[in-house]
Amino acid sequence: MKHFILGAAALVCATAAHAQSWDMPTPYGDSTFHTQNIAQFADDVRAATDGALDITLHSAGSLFPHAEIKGAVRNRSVPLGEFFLSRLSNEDLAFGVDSQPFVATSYEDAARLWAAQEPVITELLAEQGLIPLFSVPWPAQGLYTNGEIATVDDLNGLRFRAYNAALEEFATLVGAAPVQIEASNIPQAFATGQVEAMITSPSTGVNSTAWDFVTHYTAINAWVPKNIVVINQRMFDGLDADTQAAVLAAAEAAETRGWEMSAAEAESMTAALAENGITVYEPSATLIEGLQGIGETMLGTWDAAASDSARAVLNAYNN
Ligand code: PCA
Repeated sequence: MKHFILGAAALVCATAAHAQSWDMPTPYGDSTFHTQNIAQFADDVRAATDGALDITLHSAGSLFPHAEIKGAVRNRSVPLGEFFLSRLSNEDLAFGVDSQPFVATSYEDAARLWAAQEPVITELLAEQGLIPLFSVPWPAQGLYTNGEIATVDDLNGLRFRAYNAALEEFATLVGAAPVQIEASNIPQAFATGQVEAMITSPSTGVNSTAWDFVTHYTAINAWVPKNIVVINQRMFDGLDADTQAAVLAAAEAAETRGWEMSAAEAESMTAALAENGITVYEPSATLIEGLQGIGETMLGTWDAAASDSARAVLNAYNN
């Protein structure tokens, strides 16, 4: 009897030791569709593994600040995490193609660009022991200001919120003053006068209640940037085959679902901006021409600094 009890206890321990709890950081808040999509991903993994792999999401940069998430996955502080893909453009410009103005401006373009980018960045991330699980775009990026913007000259001198190096370059080129602010800090940055204009999606505009601090929005649809979820290769390899398959299946479903959520939000969140009192206007031809000129300048700078990997992405996309 004693043996039996000990045996049963050992079995319980073995099962408990087998079940794994994983922490997953993301920079974005709970109302963000990306975060909701990842919560569903975690639920799917939990269900498919009967609770053997339990992923806990830590939103709004609560576990690691945005800039540290990739490194935390790399050094196995956490097994997996989400971040804004083009933030890695300082490592290789291949990561930043989706944030170059007027390269890919629709979901169709963005899907072709991701098809061109995925194999290249998969190789680059493998060198760091990281595997991409899925990538989902934000709705096309629009312009938030106080008052209507008729030409790029109207942006001159504005304190401009930026979220990556490309947007910082953009702001500088239009004569604005870029300030790096995380998405979850946008309301505070406007409230304190740190910034007075921004380019971001209708989703982030709504999530940060943009009507509290700007009056006008125009869908310049200049680029369709993506988030990416990466997993540490050694942590993935440490899972049994069934659990690995469950993670990959949930990731594939999350990518498909995330692109659909994004497209739905492009419309519903633009409508929500208007419903909350923001004046949503069509960009003038002059404004778009001016912005395209900035885009060309930026692409020239990009091209001069591009690695072979970065060029391979753009060539595959253009051909
Ligand atoms: N929202 C995020 C990234 C792009 C977007 O639409 C942000 O503004 O930080």
